[in-house]
Amino acid sequence: MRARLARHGLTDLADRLEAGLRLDFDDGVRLFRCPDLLAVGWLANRERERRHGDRTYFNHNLRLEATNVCVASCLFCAFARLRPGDPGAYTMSLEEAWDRLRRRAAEPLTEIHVVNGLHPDLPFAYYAELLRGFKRIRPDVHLKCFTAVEIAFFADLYGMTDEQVLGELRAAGLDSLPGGGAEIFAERVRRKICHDKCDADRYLAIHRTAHRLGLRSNVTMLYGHIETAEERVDHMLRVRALQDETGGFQAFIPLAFHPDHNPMRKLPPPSAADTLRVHAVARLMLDNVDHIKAFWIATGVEVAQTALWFGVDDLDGTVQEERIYHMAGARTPEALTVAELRRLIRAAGREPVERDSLYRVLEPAPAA
Ligand code: V47
Repeated sequence: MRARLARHGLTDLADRLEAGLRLDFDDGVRLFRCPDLLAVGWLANRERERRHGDRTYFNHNLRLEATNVCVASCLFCAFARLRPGDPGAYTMSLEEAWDRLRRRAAEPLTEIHVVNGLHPDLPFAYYAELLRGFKRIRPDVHLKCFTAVEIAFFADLYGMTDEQVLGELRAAGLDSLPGGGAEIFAERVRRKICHDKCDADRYLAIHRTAHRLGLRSNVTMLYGHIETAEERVDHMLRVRALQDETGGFQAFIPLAFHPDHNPMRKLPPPSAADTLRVHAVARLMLDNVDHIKAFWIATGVEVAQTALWFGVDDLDGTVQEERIYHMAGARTPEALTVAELRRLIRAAGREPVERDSLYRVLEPAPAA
């Protein structure tokens, strides 16, 4: 491998990684431009195995999108409907939302992940009560709910500060924030693909506040549309800088752009090679983030399995009832069982480890 790295001018970069030194902006761009995907993957895999060995984390989670009514006009989105009553628009009553959990009373799920549209008319009490109800039904369930974009929207709509919103939702049962809404932080891209939702600084400020209040969070990057290699690296470095301050991010999740049924449908989807490279570069640049997650719904199951050799150590979870990607053309299943997740991780040559939302390892259930 050394000869191969030398051929691509990556020896110095490999040596710095081996010495535990940080990569910089130019290194990131070089990794994106290097034609030898396997050389980049080998470096990322070395970091992955140094941290996690063969361990590959997943959890047993339920996805819930309580409303798709959304005042934002993100060009990549196939899920949102502008107004209540528009064709395909829906908003669950609290009872309907709670029923999604009640129906799964027999399942040992540990997390509910809630992401919604930015609904202009619902009262704040809807969201607080949504969380309270989930905890009444299942007091031990972890509530990973509302992206920073939703938190910013609530603050503006209800005349509260970001901190007040986070504080009140935490009091109602919020346990952590998911990473959605980050897209690409660069102003040039945001102006084009999601100009009317909170900007990068506010997104990061909300995560900073959440971390200060003791909430952990994830952070995502939507790739494979109009962004450049430089903008991808810039995105990762902004995450790394905040993580240096707070240490509150648990996982970085690259999200593969899906082009069906949205205004950017003329763009091709990212290739498997690009997907593997993005996850690998993330592993190498984000030396202070513990986990790189491949969201199998977005990457496809086979590419997610392969990514376990390109820096990835986490496959999200069972993800029942996902809509955002399926409305944008994802052909992946809507859910995997725990047994299927374990099998596909083993088939990729890795060791499955069920975790809770804070990456505490759960003992495997005794065989029936
Ligand atoms: O913010 C929307 C993305 C995100 C499309 O925190 C699209 O554990 C691709 O953030 N093509 C929501 N992406 C999903 C998300 C997420 C997923 C898995 C785990 C976690 C976590 C968070 O979905 C949005 C947006 O970036 N998205 N439409 C699309 N057409």
